[in-house]
Amino acid sequence: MKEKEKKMCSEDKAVLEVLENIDQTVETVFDRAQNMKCCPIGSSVSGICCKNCAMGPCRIRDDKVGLCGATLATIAARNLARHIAVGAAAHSDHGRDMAMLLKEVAEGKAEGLRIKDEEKLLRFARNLGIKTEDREVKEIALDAANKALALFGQQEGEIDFISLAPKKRQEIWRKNKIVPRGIDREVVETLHRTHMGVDQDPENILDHALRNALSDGWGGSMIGTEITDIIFNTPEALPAKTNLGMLSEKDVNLVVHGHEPTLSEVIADLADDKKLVEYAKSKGAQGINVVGICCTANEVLMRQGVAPIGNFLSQELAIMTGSVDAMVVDIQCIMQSLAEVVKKYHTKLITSSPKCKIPGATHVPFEDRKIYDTAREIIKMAIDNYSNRKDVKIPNITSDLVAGFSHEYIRYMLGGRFRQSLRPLNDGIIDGRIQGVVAIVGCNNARHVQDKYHNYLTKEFIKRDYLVVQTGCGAISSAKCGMLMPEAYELAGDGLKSICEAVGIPPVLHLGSCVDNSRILTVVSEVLAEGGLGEDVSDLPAAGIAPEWMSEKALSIGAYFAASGVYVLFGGEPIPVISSQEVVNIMTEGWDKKYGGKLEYVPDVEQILEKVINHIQAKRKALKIDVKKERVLFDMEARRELGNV
Ligand code: SF4
Ligand code: MSK
Repeated sequence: MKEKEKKMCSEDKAVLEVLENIDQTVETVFDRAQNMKCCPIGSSVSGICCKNCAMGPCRIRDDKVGLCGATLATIAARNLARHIAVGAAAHSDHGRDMAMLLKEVAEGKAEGLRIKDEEKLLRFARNLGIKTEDREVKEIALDAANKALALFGQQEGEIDFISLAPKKRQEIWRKNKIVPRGIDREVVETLHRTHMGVDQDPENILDHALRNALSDGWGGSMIGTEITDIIFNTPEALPAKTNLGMLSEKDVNLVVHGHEPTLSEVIADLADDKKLVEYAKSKGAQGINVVGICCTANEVLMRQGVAPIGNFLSQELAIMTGSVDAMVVDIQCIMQSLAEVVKKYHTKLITSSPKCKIPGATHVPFEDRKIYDTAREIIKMAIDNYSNRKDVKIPNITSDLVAGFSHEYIRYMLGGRFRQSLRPLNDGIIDGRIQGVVAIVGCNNARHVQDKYHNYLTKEFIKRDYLVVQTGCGAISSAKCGMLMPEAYELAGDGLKSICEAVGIPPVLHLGSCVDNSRILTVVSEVLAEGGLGEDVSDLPAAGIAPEWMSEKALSIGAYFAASGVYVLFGGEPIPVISSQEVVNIMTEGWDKKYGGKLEYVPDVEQILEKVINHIQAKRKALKIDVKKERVLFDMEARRELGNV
C-alpha cells in the first residue's frame, strides 16, 4: 500500500505505525477495501437487489419491478426490515444469554458468580412486576430471570420495559400499533412479512420493522445491560488507558474481543491470580496483561478498567504487532480474516461461543457452569504461547481516559450519593450552558478513514456546548484521542466547560458497549421525568449519529431511537434504501409525523453537523429555552442551594 493510501486508512497513529511496519504480504481489511469496490446494486446507490425467491435475484432500478411485480420501494423496505431483524436478533440473543446466566447464578449453578448489585436487581425485578418485599435475593433473581426469559417468547400484550418510556411516547406507540408483544415474535414476524408475496406496503413493512427494533432497545438490549450490571456491577467512573501501546513487551498479552461480558469479566478477574502469574513467570513473562477490542473491551473497561486497545478496525492490527499471545473471541464483529492473519504470526486465535466458530481457530467451549475453569484454560494457552513470539513491534502510543458512566452513575455524579438527580443536567440544558445532547455511536467502516468522522463531529459538538454521549467503537475513537479525559473540557465551549469543571467530568461520556445504547433510552426517560424539557422524547434538544456505521445492529439501534422520537443521522456508507425516494420519504417526513423521530442518511459530515444543530435549536425554540440566560457557574454553592448536596 502506498504512503498516501495508508493515511487514508485511519486517523489512529498506532494503526498507521503498525501498517508501516508490517510485512507487505500480509493483507488487512484496509487493503481489501482498496482492492474491492462495493457492488453498486448491492449498496443500493443505483438500484436494489432482491433475492427473496428463486425467480430472482431481481436487480431493480427506477420504475422497473421484480418478476413478481415487487417495486423498488417494497424491496428496499423489505431489505431494511431484514437488516433490522438481524441486528435486533443479535442484541436480543445476547440479552437472552445474560438472562440464562442470571438464572444459573440464582440457582447457584454458575461457578464463582454471584449477584453483585442487589439494589439494581430489586429495581429490575420490580420493573418486571415481581414482588421483592420480604424475599431472599436468590428467589427474586430466579423469578426475574424467568420473567425476562419469558419476554422472548411472549405472544401477546406488551413487553414490560415499555412502561419505563415517557407516558406520551407509550401512547404514540399504542396508537400506531407498534408496541412489541414479545422479543422473538417481532423478529420472526419480520422474516415472515418479508417472505416473497407477504407484506408489500413499504410503510406497513417499516412500521413493523420499528416494532422489531423497539423489541431490541426496550427489550433484548435493556435486559442485556441490566443483567450485566446486576451480575458484574453497575459501572462507576474509573480511569484507564487505551490504544495498541497498552500491549506489553514483557507480559503475556491476552486480547478479549467480541461482545459478551461473561467470560471476559472472569478472564480479567483472573489476570492477577497468584498461581497463573507464577505460571506466566515460569515461562519468562512478568505477568498477565488482559486487554480488549470492540465491545467486549467496553464491557471490561466499564467495570474493571481493562484497556481497550482498539475498536473494530484495529482487530487485525493488534495481532500484527507480534505481541498478542492469544485472542479470545466470543460473538459479533469478529472478522474471519483473523484466522488468516494468525497464520503469519504466533497468536493463538480462540473461539469460545457455540454460536461462533471460525475455521482455523481453536475452539474452547465456554459453559457458564465451569466458567473459571474455561478462563484458566484460555489464560494458560496464552502463557504457553508467550515464548513463541518472534518480531515484536508495539507502537508506543497510549491515551488516558475515564469511562464508566452508567445512568446510575450520571445521577450520582450530578446529585451526590443521597440526592441522586439529573436536575443539574436539565438546568444546564434549560439555561443554555448545555445546548443539547448528541449521541455519537456505532462502528468503524473500512470504506472511510477510521475514527475520522467520530472525532471530527465530537470535537465540533463539544466546542459548541453540546454534551456528547457515546457507546461502542465510537467511544473508543474518542478515547484514543484523549477526549474522554476531564481535561478535554479545554476543548469545550464555555458553558459545557463550566459544568465539566464543576462536576469533574469529561465533555464526552462513555456509556458502554453497543448493547448499552439502552442506557441512553433510560437517561432520556429520566431527563423527561425530571421536568422542564417537555413531555416526550421528541421534545428534547437531542439527536443521535452513527457516522461510521457498518453493522446490522447499528440499523436496529438507529431504528429504535427513531421510533423513540429521536432524530437519527447515519453517515459514511448509505443506508440500504436510498435508491427509493419513496422509502426515504417514509423514514424522514413519514416517521417524523407519526413518531416525532426520523432516520436519515446524510453523506456529508458538515451537513450532519448543520442538520443536528438546526434540529436541536428548533427544539430549544419550541421549549422556549432558546433565549440566552445569564451564565451561572455550577459550583458547590449552587448545588447546595439546589439541595443536591
Ligand atoms: Fe424477484 Fe420478487 Fe423473487 Fe424478489 S421476491 S427475487 S423481486 S421475484
Ligand atoms: S463492536 S457493532 S463495530 S460499535 Fe459493538 Fe463496534 Fe459496531 Fe461492532
